[in-house]
Order: sequence, then structure tokens, then C-alpha cells
Amino acid sequence: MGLRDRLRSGLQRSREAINEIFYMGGDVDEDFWEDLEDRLVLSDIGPELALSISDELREKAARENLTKAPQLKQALSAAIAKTFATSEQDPFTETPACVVFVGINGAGKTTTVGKLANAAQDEGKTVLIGGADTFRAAAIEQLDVWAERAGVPLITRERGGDPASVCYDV
Ligand SMILES: Nc1nc2c(ncn2[C@@H]2O[C@H](COP(=O)(O)OP(=O)(O)O)[C@@H](O)[C@H]2O)c(=O)[nH]1
Ligand SMILES: [Mg+2]
Repeated sequence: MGLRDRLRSGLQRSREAINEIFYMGGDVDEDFWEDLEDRLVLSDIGPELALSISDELREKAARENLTKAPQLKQALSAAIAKTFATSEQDPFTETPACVVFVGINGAGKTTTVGKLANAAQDEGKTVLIGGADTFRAAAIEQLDVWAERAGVPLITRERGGDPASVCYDV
């Protein structure tokens, strides 16, 4: 399975996990809320956001006297959509575009770079990844795997190399 298909099937699982609580058409009771929160967390939304979304829906359900699960489906999708930050501009509109990913270890930079590279490549853009994290063990190898999956070239250095020189070459 290609990267795209794997992503799609991964998201499909989250979508089904959330949809299931609406299929059954059950009552909006304490079990429903717990189930909803669990499924949001399992779908990778994070506990804080899962609770704030469910609190918002609880208020709405109480206010509008919504007692059946399917009545909340639209509201859930609106509440989730609202949590997405809107960017002032798409950093990839102008070409050539150079986007730097900075963040603490484990934030998801490498994974995100891999996904974006794949998506941009699919759109017919010419993509080049620069791996300037020459410090952390395995950082280059991980990026290399993502670059290969996306079919995109990677510029980097040996471990311990000069990150600035990677940027210069890119
Ligand atoms: N659950 C989840 N895990 C993610 C996501 N993005 C990255 N990860 C995982 O988080 C870990 C760190 O990601 P990585 O891209 O290497 O972070 P980096 O250190 O910022 O480059 C890896 O195990 C990834 O598989 C995400 O959106 N959801
Ligand atoms: Mg990384």
C-alpha cells in the first residue's frame, strides 16, 4: 500500500470509530459522553481538546434539549472544524518556497515533512527536503525513509556535520 492509501485508511479508522456512536442512534447519556471522549482521544485529538469539544457539545445538548446521538453529529463536526487554526497564508503558494520546520523532539516535524512532501509531489510540484538536524541520532535516517517513500531527494550531511552547510546547499 502506498503512503497515501495508508494515510487514508488510517483516517478511515478514526472516522469509523467516531461514526459508530451515531449509527446506533442511542440516547445522549453519560455513557455517550464517555464513549465520545474516548473515541476522540483514540482518534489522536488529545485529551485536552477532546474534553473541550465534549464540553461544548454537552452545553449545546442541554440548551437545545438534544437527546439522541444523531442530533449531535453536525455539531460535533462543526466543533472539530473550529479547532483548526487558520493560517494567514499558505507557505507553499509562491515558488520557489522554502519552509523551515522547527520544534522540540518528538513534535512530529519529520512525519509532517514527509506527508507534505508526498502531497506536494502528488500535486506535481518539485520537492527537495533538507535534513539539517545532523545532531540527533537517527534523525537523518528517519527523514531519509520519508523522503524515499515520497520519492523526493534529500540533502543532508553525515551525523555531526554543519547544519548551516545543509541549508546552504538546499
Ligand atoms: N499519534 C500521532 N503520532 C504522530 C503524529 N505525527 C508524528 N507522530 C509520531 O510521533 C513520533 C515523533 O515524530 P517525529 O516526526 O519523528 O518528530 P520530530 O522529532 O519532530 O521529527 C513518531 O513516533 C511519530 O510516528 C501524529 O499526527 N499523531
Ligand atoms: Mg525528526
